[in-house]
Amino acid sequence: MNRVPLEKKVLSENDRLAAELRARFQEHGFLCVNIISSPGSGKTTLLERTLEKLPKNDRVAVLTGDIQTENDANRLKRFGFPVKQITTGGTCHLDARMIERHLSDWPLEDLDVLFIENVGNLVCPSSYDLGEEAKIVVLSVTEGEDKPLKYPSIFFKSDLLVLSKVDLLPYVPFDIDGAAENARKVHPGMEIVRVSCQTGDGLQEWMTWIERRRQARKPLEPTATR
Ligand SMILES: Nc1nc2c(ncn2[C@@H]2O[C@H](COP(=O)(O)OP(=O)(O)OP(=O)(O)O)[C@@H](O)[C@H]2O)c(=O)[nH]1
Ligand SMILES: [Mg+2]
Repeated sequence: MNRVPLEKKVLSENDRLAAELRARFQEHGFLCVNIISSPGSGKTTLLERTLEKLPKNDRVAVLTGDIQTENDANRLKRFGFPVKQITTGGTCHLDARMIERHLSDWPLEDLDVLFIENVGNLVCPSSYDLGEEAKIVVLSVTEGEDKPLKYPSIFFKSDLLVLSKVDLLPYVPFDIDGAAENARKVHPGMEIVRVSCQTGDGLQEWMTWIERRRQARKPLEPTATR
């Protein structure tokens, strides 16, 4: 049995769709980020803290993926921004087709930032391009500092590592400097922020990172003619 060609075909179809999405996101000049982590590392909590800090009229939306339940969308809708749940029904990652389908009735010209929260999984989502500008990997301090070495693909492909739940550091044997060092072994120079959604530590640095990428994304103003 040879399974390789089929897998290749599925991935290349996904790449084709993701490229179309990326072109549309670029055309509208908005930032799309794809947030990936193991189940329970704090993706939705990070988004809750983020939405809570943004001005109510900010041009921000969220797609959140899970195998089952609308729980995360319900948590995020409380902040008044457009939010949709993608329920995969068993698939362990989001793919470009799911993103395209769930964006079909959203006016993309009204957006500056689209957050995509992927299905909790540190492996499969790293293989599926969603047309995002950046992947962001979240690793909580209860998961072990060796994870970047064990699951290198997602750490290699992500622009930012969010080390989450740092308020728990006094209670867990987690070497946070070792975790950062391991991430940078896999991805030299990787940007890292250390965040607690419980105490608020590091949230400003996270918001600044998003804002910097959002500003970099804006279409250039037409040069004034003299
Ligand atoms: N102590 C502490 N707990 C946190 C922090 N962030 C999240 N949690 C808790 O971690 C648990 C999981 O958080 P979620 O935000 O649901 O995690 P998730 O990554 O969205 O989970 P999935 O969507 O199921 O993959 C919840 O009980 C949160 O309250 C934090 O900074 N500190
Ligand atoms: Mg979640």
